[in-house]
Amino acid sequence: MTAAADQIAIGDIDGNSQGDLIGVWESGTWIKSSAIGQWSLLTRYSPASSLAAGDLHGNSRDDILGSWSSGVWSWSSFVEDWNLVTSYPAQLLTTSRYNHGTGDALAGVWDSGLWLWEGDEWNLLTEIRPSAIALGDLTGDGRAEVIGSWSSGVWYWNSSDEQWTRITHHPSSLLTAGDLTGNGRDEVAGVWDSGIWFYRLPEVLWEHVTEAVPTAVTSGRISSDLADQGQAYEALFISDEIISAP
Ligand SMILES: [Ca+2]
Ligand SMILES: [Ca+2]
Ligand SMILES: [Ca+2]
Repeated sequence: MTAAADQIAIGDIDGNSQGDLIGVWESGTWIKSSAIGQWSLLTRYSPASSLAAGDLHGNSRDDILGSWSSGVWSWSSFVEDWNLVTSYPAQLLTTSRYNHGTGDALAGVWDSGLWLWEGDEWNLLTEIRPSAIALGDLTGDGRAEVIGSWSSGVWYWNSSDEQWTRITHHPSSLLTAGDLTGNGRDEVAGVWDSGIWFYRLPEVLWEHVTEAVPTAVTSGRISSDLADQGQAYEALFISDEIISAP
């Protein structure tokens, strides 16, 4: 089976300091533990409509976040249990390790708009709902920017001055953010008809990565190999090429 995942995310769920890959297929939500190296089924419950992973509680263990018709739930491998985050189903969810509170920043899209959680309060950024979102520290100050795609293009919200900046007029179908260059600040990567491009600051430069147009994209570090080679960068994962269905 080589079906592409509907959604993918990376987080250190088993707590060994290496990212684990999480994927959603028709068959349910699966996790590939970095410690065991094999896929296991997390839940056979109907596929999550959105997926993310992050350390919501500041305990250095990432939680899996998914949205179903009953609302947004988080799963912790630490307590091995599900928790209801909110009974409002989210259309999109994303996390970032950068924040100014306890735990990772979380952003989501609900019927009411685009919301950001920074560990202490929810902040409504706009009632106009984006079709794709990502969170990453583009400015290098340790706080995550919120990136979104609308019909007018891709914009990011600077968490320090709370201003919106448009980085392209072309709407992206999927977004992710991660430190793809290893310079300590995150880049935005997006998917367009021409493939995947990423945007780097402070150069204000777009770079073409591949002509592949994946169904899911995420970024992160799933092994210590890169660090062992003295590389600090994160890798880009696209469903079509990196993961096949378990
Ligand atoms: Ca792990
Ligand atoms: Ca920032
Ligand atoms: Ca970077």
